[in-house]
Amino acid sequence: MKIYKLYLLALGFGAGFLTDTFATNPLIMDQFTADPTARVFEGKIYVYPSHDIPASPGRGRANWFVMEDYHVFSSANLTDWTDHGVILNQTNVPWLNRASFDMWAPDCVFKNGKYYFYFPAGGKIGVAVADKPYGPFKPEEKPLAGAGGIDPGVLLDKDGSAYVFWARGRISVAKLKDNMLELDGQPQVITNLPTAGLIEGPFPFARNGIYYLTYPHVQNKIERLEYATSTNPMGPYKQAGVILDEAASGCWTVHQSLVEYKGQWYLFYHDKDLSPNFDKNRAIRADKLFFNEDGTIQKVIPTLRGAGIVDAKGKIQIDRYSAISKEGVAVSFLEATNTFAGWKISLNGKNTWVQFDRVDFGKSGLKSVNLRAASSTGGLIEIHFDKLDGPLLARVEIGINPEWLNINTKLQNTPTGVHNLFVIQNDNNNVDLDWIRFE
Ligand code: FUB
Repeated sequence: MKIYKLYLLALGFGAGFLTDTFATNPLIMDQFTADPTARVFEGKIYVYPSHDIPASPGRGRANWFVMEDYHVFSSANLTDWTDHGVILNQTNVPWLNRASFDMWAPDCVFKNGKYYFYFPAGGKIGVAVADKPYGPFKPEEKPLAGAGGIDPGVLLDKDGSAYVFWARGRISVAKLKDNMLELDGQPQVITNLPTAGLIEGPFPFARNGIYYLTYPHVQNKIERLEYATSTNPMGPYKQAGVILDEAASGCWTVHQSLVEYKGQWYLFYHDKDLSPNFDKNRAIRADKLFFNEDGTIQKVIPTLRGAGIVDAKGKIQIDRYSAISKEGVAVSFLEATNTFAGWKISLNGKNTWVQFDRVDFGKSGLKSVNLRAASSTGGLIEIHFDKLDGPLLARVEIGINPEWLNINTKLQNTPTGVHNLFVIQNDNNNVDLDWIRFE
């Protein structure tokens, strides 16, 4: 899986970089990202994550989170993401008199014609204001008086009132004044939440008259996502369940936002896909999320495949699979020292297979398939659609080519619309695949 950056337009701030198809998880493949807050602005999804960087001499603390700025990313389809660049750096915050490298989980909301970006730094919470969701954001001269801690999350209620939540050991909430820059009254600690185990990252939202407060909590050894509900923005809240279990990867933190876009709810969260050995360099992900009739949230099963639809004409990163055969399939990094280069998938032996869902062939007219493959044995690959034994798209002869090679083969079928793909190793050989693409 390779990354390509295309500089779109030299239109100045906000034009951004379009990154290559990230319908899959993780969403951003050219930098570490964490703590994603997703919002719908101007008909698109905007994601405001925090930005992990590796520590270096004079830049942050070794073996800890190091975060000096924020980027914002947008997408109209959850597949193509635009990086709008840095929207705020710690050096631009007037009240932050030291390089604290702790620009942790932020949030952004739209009210009164302005975008209000809330961010933690140096134990305080700041606000920066913009006319557009991608900035330029101007930080206020002073931090939010009366609030202090990390991970601000803002709830905009249907009557226009706003509430800011944050974490410092426990989760607190305060009403915001209409100017969004001052607290309107004393903060209150949210009661009835777990009292043992780290709790942080409040993300509040409302749906069908229910107020939801979601938060990461260490019930066992690492964080999982839990939630509580209320009939009032400031509580009392009642614990309601788990949204996401502890990460199989062992990533110590998780951090979330839930957003509805074009009739579908999504959970945005992070894991450590791009840094398996150091969980302070994280990578954001998104998966579909569903509610039950009674408003409870169904547990999300994290996927590599992610939520977006993939264009058949783009590079289909099948190592971000939907399913694989029980045996004989392995996923590994393409380059040991550069995880940003992505992954390959290895099919080892007869009838090993990988399934990749939701590939859009459009009106088709596609005539061939291009496989980026490497094999020291050679091998025969079959590509079917809809089912493992569904219609044959192509039978691809992979020669003995230990180095990566693009192999083009004529299609035997021309599907239209969206289909699931099945890529099957048809003989007793071993083949590595980087991506496939229809032409
Ligand atoms: O990203 C730094 C901190 O890790 C966040 O503020 C927490 O929510 C956790 O994700």
